[in-house]
Amino acid sequence: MPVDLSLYLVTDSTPAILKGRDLCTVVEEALKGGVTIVQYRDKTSDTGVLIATASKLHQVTQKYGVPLLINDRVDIALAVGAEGVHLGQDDMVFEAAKKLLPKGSIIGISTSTVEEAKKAIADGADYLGIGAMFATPTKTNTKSFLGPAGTQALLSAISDSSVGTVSIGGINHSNVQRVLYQSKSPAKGLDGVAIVSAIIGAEDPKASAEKFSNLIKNTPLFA
Ligand code: TZP
Ligand code: MG
Repeated sequence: MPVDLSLYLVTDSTPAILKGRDLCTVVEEALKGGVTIVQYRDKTSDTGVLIATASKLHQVTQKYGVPLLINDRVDIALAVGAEGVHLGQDDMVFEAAKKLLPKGSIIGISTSTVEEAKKAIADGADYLGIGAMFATPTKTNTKSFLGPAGTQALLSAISDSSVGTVSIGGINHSNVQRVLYQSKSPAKGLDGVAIVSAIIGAEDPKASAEKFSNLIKNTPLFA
């Protein structure tokens, strides 16, 4: 079954973004608004909390028929039966994750260069997280910002591959159509956008997701 990457929600549990609200409730609102895939990203909680939260999130995402991926941690994905993982360049190598996870699991890889993208494709990644698009307070240790032009160059270098692609970093309602439109190379475009604060930190996560969903559907040449 092909994965719908068009509105990819990445979670954040930091107080600045979650503002004391319950993460599962916020994610459920976002799902009601049209999020198509969810990644549980939590860099600070201990393993017990990660398992408990991932398990609750999985109950919610299953209700909406949407895949749940776990950031960084193959063990947590296995423990809760999540649909896959998202791995960065410093996480478990693709081959090991592939071996451990059940057949059919989704594996996404963070990439910011053509070299990283080509390696992930050769490994067999299901999709690439391409970034960072723009600077963002949500992740401050980012090495480079691709912008739409850099993203277009990367996409053009991998246009012979059918791998899925999502852009991440500083994407909001005001720039999402530009991101999708201007990143498109003649032979390959983005399959979606990954959003953290503009949905999780929104006063009304459902309305925010709905707005993204409509903007994405109405982006010229986005198919
Ligand atoms: N990777 C690159 S930028 C980023 C991640 C996880 C954070 C994006 O957050 P936001 O709030 O959507 O800008
Ligand atoms: Mg990681």
